[in-house]
Amino acid sequence: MKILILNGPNLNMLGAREPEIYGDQTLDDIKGLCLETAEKLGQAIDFRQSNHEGELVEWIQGAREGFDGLVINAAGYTHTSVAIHDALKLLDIPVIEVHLSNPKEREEFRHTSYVEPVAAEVIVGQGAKGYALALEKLGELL
Ligand code: DHK
Repeated sequence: MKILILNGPNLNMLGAREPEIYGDQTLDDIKGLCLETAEKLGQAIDFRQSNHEGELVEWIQGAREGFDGLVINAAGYTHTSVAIHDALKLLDIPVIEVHLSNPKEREEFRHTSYVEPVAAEVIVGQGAKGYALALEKLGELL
């Protein structure tokens, strides 16, 4: 089972970025947690981050081949990107939306998600653990 894990803009700054909201774990720590969880579940993961919307769109398009599931924290693009929404609609593999914080409990501009309508499951407010829960959910679905 091969899972693509995508991270959007500013998530490369985790650890330094508003730790009271996002926690003090770095993206590398989260990658480590994902690798550990995936190994237990017998999954192979490909963990990526980009600050560029077009690169994320291309990676989503590429997931049509060779991947069985997708975990995505589109970060700020969650609330703005019709392009990411459209790319996700191309997929016939399950998509799990993850956020470290709970955007719906934050500023109003974070209340809309363009990922949610195409997600099989949405996991929010669980910090880094949300990524492990997303892999477990994919394990159940697949
Ligand atoms: C991460 C971001 O960068 C924000 O733009 C989102 C999300 C929330 C998170 O909680 O992981 O609004």
